[in-house]
Amino acid sequence: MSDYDLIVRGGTLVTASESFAADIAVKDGRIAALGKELGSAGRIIDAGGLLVLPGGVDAHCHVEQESSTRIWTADDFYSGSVSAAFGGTTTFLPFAAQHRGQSLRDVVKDAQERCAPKAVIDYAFHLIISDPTAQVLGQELPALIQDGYTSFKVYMTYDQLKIDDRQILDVLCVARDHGAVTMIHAENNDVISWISERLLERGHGAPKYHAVSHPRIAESEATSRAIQLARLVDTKLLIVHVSAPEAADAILAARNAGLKIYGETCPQYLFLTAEDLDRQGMEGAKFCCSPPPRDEAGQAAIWRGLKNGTFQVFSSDHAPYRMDESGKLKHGPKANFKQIANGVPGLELRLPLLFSEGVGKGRLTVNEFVALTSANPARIYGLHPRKGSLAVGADADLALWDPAWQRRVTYDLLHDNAGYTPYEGMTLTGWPRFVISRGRVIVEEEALQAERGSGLFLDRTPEIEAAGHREPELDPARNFGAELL
Ligand code: DUC
Ligand code: ZN
Ligand code: ZN
Repeated sequence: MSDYDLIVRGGTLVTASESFAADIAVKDGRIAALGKELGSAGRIIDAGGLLVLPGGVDAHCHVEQESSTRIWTADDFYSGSVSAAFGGTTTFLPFAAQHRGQSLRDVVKDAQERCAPKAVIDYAFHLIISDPTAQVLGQELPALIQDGYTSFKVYMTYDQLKIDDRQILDVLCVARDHGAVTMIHAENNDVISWISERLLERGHGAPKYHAVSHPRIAESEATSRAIQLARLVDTKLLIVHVSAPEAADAILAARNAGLKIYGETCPQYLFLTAEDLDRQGMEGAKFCCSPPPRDEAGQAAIWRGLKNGTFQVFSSDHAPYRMDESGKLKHGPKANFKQIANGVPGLELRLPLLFSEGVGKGRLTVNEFVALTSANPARIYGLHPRKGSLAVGADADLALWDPAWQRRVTYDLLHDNAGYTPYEGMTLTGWPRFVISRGRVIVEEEALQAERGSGLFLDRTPEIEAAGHREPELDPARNFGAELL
């Protein structure tokens, strides 16, 4: 009889704060011991030369989701989770998305029923709230938060999703009072629709005009407004998929002022630019996402934000649509930029891209890499220390990472169903050799070992915030008595 189920021997363990040589012993799906000479095990994996990372946590991905314009993502919970696993991600948080008129309870039930038989990695759901009725705010949302759905996204843009500032304040107050986290898509809808109309009137319908219609100003204005709304009611807010340098500046300033503001960015804002939307014919449609990729100076600002504390979370915002009538080109091969489904795939390459170009090129330490891709999202969304950590007692979710493995990205290498990758042709150094979820080896020798439906739903506990400690007289948003709201 062995002491443990599995020992990972001889690797370098990397957490968000340190790196050290140790073996990891796993029993019943959890990390049971760290150290040397740990004993016997049913299986021993030689991790010599490898980094032993906590499995990635992708806190923003659209999987088996119907968009507000009624287009389904190309990935279901099986292909999406398999693709995530091959990239070293062992936990993901897709969305249970409310369309107007729907009950949140029904939305959650539907997402659960779809995901449970398919996911090969562990999961939790963020809600998307597009219809904050009195029933939703007063009954459904508080009850769902109690049931472990402790995070939700709201939109300031998209005609069928956007809520106004009053509604945002309502949602923020529910989050604050019941211990949830609000995420916000911050772009000014009127600015976008005003520019779009003028462009289309003048015959500018090509994909590249998607970027023109979503200027940095639309993002930075909405980001600053969202921050002020959260400040008014003294609660947490996470700004998702930040692309504009001015929006990043606003987040950093808010954080430096002691506000509970968090920032997220994604690979598309480090590796793509608006020029990609101007590729031949409809090729540019592959790169249409919102906010859009910016320019090289913008990329540099986002890299800085990953280093200087602007961003705590690096997610994929995986939103896969195929280049056909099922997805990007629902309105035909000559669709205008307003009609092209928004989103790019990225679940599988999130970690390899950031490792190769961030850690490999000296822009980030390997510990910062773990913080951004695993530990911080686990903390912010109530999954830590079970996920995102290598502590004894944590789930044994590991990516055994070969920092020297160099591969050229081609879509054939990947496991999602988007039909293309925006990162085609890049050479990346650093990929996972083994991926382990709760002690089960789910990827090994470039092959999947996991069974459909073997991922687990992760229950989360609401976290009531401590009141802010800023002095009211220093904060004009609070000196009239935010505690009354
Ligand atoms: N923008 C979003 O807000 N969600 C999905 C994809 C995108 O581009
Ligand atoms: Zn969004
Ligand atoms: Zn998104």
